[in-house]
Amino acid sequence: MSNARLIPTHPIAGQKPGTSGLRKKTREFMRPGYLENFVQAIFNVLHEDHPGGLGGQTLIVGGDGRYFNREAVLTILRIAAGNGLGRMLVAQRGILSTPAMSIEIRARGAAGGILLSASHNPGGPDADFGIKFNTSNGGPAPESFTARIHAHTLRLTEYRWVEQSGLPIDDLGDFTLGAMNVSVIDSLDGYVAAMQSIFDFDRLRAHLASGFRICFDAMNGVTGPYARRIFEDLLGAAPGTVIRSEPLEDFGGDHPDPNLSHAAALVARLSAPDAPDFGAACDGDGDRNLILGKSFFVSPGDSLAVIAEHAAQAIPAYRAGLAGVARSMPTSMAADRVAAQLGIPSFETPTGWKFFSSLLDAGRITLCGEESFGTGSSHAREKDGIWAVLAWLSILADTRQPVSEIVNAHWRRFGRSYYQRHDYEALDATAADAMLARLRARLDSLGGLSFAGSTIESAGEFNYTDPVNGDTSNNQGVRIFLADGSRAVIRLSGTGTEGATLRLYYESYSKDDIGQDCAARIEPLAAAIRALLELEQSVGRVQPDVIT
Ligand code: G16
Repeated sequence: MSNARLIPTHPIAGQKPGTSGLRKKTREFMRPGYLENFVQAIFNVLHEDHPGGLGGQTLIVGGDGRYFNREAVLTILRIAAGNGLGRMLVAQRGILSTPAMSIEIRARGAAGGILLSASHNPGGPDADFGIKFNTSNGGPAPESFTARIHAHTLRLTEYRWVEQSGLPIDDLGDFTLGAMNVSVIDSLDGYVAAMQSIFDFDRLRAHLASGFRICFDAMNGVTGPYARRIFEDLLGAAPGTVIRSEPLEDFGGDHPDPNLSHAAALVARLSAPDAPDFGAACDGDGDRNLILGKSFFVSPGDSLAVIAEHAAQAIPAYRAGLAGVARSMPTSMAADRVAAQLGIPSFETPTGWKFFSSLLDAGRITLCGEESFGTGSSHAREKDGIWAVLAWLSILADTRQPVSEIVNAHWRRFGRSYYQRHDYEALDATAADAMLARLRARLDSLGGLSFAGSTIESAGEFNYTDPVNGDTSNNQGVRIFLADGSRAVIRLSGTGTEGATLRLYYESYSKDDIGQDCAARIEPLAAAIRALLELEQSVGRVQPDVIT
């Protein structure tokens, strides 16, 4: 660790990673020592795991390009050098999508990666920032690892630093920082090659050449350059197919969250008289996706189920069939029905992509997805927005049906899970906690209660035991099951940066009655849950901030 300086610091409270790493207001991260402490805590865990030193190890660093990304990358490089890391691969200009990070870690055999993103949350000095560590399988560090990072943040006394100015991270090539070798790598090449190995690009190109029109909204996030390369350069879509394609530090002042609220302009374009055949969007860091047909929204649970239904037929990489599918607990149960039909196992995990990793690593599943607009496969250990868009494009090329017909055919075959998530943001955290505590105290007495035109069959906490490694994660959300087959899930978000975010998830299944208005079908259940929670009295809200 030649020329490393030891910079005194003191523990900073509140550096406990949530659903996906540490997410806070950007200004908090900009406080002296805040980022440095967290990064040093990551390295302390790595030192514990590599007692012989980090000289033989390679890590990757990059982020979604939001405000403070560049400064954070430069800080991480200096602390990595201070900690005696052998080699750091840094994405050009410090920008790398979340799925690309996962793919690069796996492809290059790196010991892990440090990823800078607050995902779909807005960017800017007064918005959000985040950091997480991904392990050598390419996936977000498991809770056992992040708990150790947190423990170190509580007892840090110093961080290690190599001072060196003018680090050339904009140009491909190599340099040294202290004794550490740094390689600046292309952000797109590895990812694009991975997509070409999964999908039949010739077939997709032919489909687009036949007059099939698409529009991809990069929401001024990290995917713009990836999408231009893939959809316009390689697949031959018309120039301008990718909109909002310039990655911006503040995402143009918008919320880079691909859902019906925040991608409203794309939704409007798909409803216009001259609408393209297919619309899609990705979030700030490129792991979430939104799928649209002409005047038609594909809910994420249906998207996973439809991809599972068609993958073996439409996508070369899955031609041999799927090992299994997994979904997070609040995600609609549509994929389970496809798995049953295919004769493959399905799994229900807590919210958080990290819970899919052990199943993917063990080869127990091939596809997985979440209601929070995440879908992915065994090619990575993060959800992958552009992968999901290419999966849909493959199904569209294979079936030659419109998006709406593909989904309607799915419903006719399997029935329909009417599904909505209602979010209540920036609630008073104490009031929200108290409301959930009151609910938990009543859970045992809810069975048999008349509820939303039905009866509560059971109510309880979702506790999870990982079927591969036996790790347990308890209290992952309250589930209420009704006798008519519908259910509600109640949990607090682990990714919010302000107060508490309450998520209420509603699902109502019908085998034959597939043509109802989703909101109307869900409302009686939603009203009953609001009443059960005494939502208005407890947190002063009735209307959700976002419905997805
Ligand atoms: C992260 C996780 C997802 C999770 C989502 C929402 O996604 O990777 O698994 O579903 O947060 O979590 P919560 O409901 O706790 O806010 P992202 O896209 O934000 O990294």
